Amino acid sequence: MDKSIEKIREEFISELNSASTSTQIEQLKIKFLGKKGPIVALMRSLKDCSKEERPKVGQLINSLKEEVATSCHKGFEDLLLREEKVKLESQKIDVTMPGKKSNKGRSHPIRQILNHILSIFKEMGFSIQYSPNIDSEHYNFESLNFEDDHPARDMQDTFYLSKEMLLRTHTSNIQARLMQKEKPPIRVVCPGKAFRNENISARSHVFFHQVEGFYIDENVTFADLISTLNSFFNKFFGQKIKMRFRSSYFPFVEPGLEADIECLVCSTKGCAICKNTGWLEVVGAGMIHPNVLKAGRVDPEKYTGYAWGLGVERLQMLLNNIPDIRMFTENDERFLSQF
Ligand code: FA5
Repeated sequence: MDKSIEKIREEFISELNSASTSTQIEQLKIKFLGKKGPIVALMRSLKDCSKEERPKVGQLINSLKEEVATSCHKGFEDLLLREEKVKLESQKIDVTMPGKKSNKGRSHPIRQILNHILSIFKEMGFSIQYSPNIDSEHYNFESLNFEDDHPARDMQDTFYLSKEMLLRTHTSNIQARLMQKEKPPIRVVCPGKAFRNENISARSHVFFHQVEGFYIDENVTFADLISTLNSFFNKFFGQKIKMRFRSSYFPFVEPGLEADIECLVCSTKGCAICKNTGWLEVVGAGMIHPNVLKAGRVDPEKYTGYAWGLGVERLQMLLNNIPDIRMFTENDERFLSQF
């Protein structure tokens, strides 16, 4: 009997020494002290011992039982502690390590230039209003004196959504709508997107931004328009820049003009942006046609007004020497992060 007790102890000690996790120790405890384990079996076999031997053997079994329980408890605690330590080690943070650089978000270069443009016009006394990207033929064309089947409608290739609805081809769709809502004097700018089914090139896109502006009051003159555009562009570029005005046709103004700015991208030497002319067209403008005032329920006998629509991408291109309008929509971080 003594020998079997000793054998069980040796077996236990060897298994205890090779246990490397707290779970293994738990399993070891169940194996040796559980109901089907060798120590309970020893207890059961006590009845086979002689009366004299029984107390001594009983004591030996009890002390083995206690030894197994204590060793398991201690081994379990030790391993648990070691496991916890390893886990903590792996989670250790070196507070002296330099931080990782995170990229800050920023506004798109078109948003930045729009803010710049709007802040100048605000300073000049214009308020900001908005008109919808999806609009009716009426506000995009009809109210602007484009007659039905007038060839002028082909000037701006249109994305139609239905027979009546379209993606606005210019921000001029605000004009009659706002006149119907407000009484003169009206002095507003309207920033927004414009969509045209055109060929994409270095200077033109199917999707671009404009800032419309108009001023309606008594005695507004063509000279007011020219001086407003001049002072805006000088403030925008922060220097006196060369502009040239060419007479032009838009059904909604009379007289109409287009203004070009000297090409700052190539310093007027000639490039793809200015089509080798040294000039870039940035704005269409003119005196608001009496028919447009009538469509906006403004009395053309009493009031006059001027209006313009300028191209936002082209101004950003001139200001920062950007050679291709497509760069604004390519989403290339190397380009965007420069602004
Ligand atoms: C117009 O859109 C008129 N609505 C402007 C206007 C308003 C005239 C009020 C008179 C009174 P135009 O098509 O020329 O005009 O466009 C105005 C400006 O938008 C251009 O000078 C140019 O800078 C820009 N632009 C026009 N088409 C494109 C395009 N496809 N891609 C990028 N910019 C463009």
